[in-house]
Amino acid sequence: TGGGTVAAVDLGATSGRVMLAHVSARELAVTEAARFPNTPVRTIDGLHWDVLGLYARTLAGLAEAVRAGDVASAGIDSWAVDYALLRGTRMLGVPFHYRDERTARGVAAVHAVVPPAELFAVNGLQHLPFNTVFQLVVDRLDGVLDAADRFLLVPDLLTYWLTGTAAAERTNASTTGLLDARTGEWSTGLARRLGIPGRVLQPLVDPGADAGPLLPHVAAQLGEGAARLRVTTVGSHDTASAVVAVPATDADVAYISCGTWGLVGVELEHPELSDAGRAAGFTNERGVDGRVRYLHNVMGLWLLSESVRTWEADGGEVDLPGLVRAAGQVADPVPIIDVDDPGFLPPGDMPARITGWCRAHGVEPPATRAAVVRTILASLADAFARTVHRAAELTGRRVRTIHLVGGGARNAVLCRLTAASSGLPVLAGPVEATAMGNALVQARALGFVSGDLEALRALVVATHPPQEFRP
Ligand code: LFR
Repeated sequence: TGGGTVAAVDLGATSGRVMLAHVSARELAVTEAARFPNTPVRTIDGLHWDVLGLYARTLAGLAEAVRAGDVASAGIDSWAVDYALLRGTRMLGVPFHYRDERTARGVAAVHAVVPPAELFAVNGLQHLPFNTVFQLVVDRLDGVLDAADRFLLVPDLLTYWLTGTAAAERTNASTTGLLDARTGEWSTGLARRLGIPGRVLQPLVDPGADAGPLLPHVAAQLGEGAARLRVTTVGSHDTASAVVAVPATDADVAYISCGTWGLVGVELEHPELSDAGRAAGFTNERGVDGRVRYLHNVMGLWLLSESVRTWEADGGEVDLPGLVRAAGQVADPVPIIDVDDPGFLPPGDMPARITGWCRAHGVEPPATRAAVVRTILASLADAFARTVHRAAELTGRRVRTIHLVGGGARNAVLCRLTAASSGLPVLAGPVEATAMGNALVQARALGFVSGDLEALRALVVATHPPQEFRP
């Protein structure tokens, strides 16, 4: 076939983009139709996502995409776990940001009923205080869940606003903590024990499913070319889409999907629910085509973006590429911090927190901005390397190569340090793996390409060969 064009909407914690992808058996050409910042808003009750703004910018980006090409389909992915409550068509309140501190109450309330080990035995997830299940229990305690007849994760919400079809896409649903890791179905038993009414759990759908045509008022807003546009369900958890586009040619690989977070692990056929894995903080998230993403959340470039935000608030522009280059040249040893320390999770003055962490652990804090950046990158590389080796140990998988995809692949210092810390070659890129994985799943559903994940990955290798960093 001649292939065709799809639009991939990829919403990240700091920015969103609408990418146009032309896909055929030999081609994967991705261009940017629109890019926009994602700026959380703090109000009296806490930290929220501006979902209306994100939706408006997604619409404007799709209009741009439709003007630029003959777009057959659009698919939406975003970060995981966060959601809107709805009653009928009406959204109840503004969705919270997973970095809002309110989740602590939810963790305590859930663990009082279902202890951590029991929770893991059902959902197979790394304990992250913001997993949806903890947030929903806060809503229940606050009396808000009573009024809701469903919750929709962010990509499902936008798909609903575009098409009027409400569903729970399975890869993202696996991050809620309410999906059974073995069956891939909602654990209604767990929900019941936690006082979460079964009605709020929407029917599950898999990546590749048709989500329908645009609602008439949406099509009218997007203009002429939108008439035949449909929405296709993709791996709506951004990490699931990124893993689809890991340019791996064999099975002996680990991946790092590095943006705001560093998601580090391997792909499995079945969940790995051992206690050792739970203790090591590994998660079993659902991938596209029923694969399992066995990985650990490492804090990621959040440490760097929050540092830059702090320095900018101090006054003046920050030349990040320049700082990263300078960090690459720092010759004196820098402290290695525990990037996974929960103290680094909430927004705030990251350089001050890094200094505080060093003082508390009796090590000399980094003294210059370049040294702070070096500390962050070397500490991330150290965590990435340890996590890759741990994943290999826990699964009995041989890992000979590390694939690093996402925005972090642009950071040569991070790639070099990761290769050095792990003793393994790092293959960096593509930077836009998430948009590519999103687009590939749509293209396959529409018949522009065919085959299993290995075939889709072979297309990525052929069109976007990664850059190698030797240990
Ligand atoms: C990455 C990501 C991670 C998830 C975190 C919070 O963008 O989706 O996979 O743990 O954001 O949702």
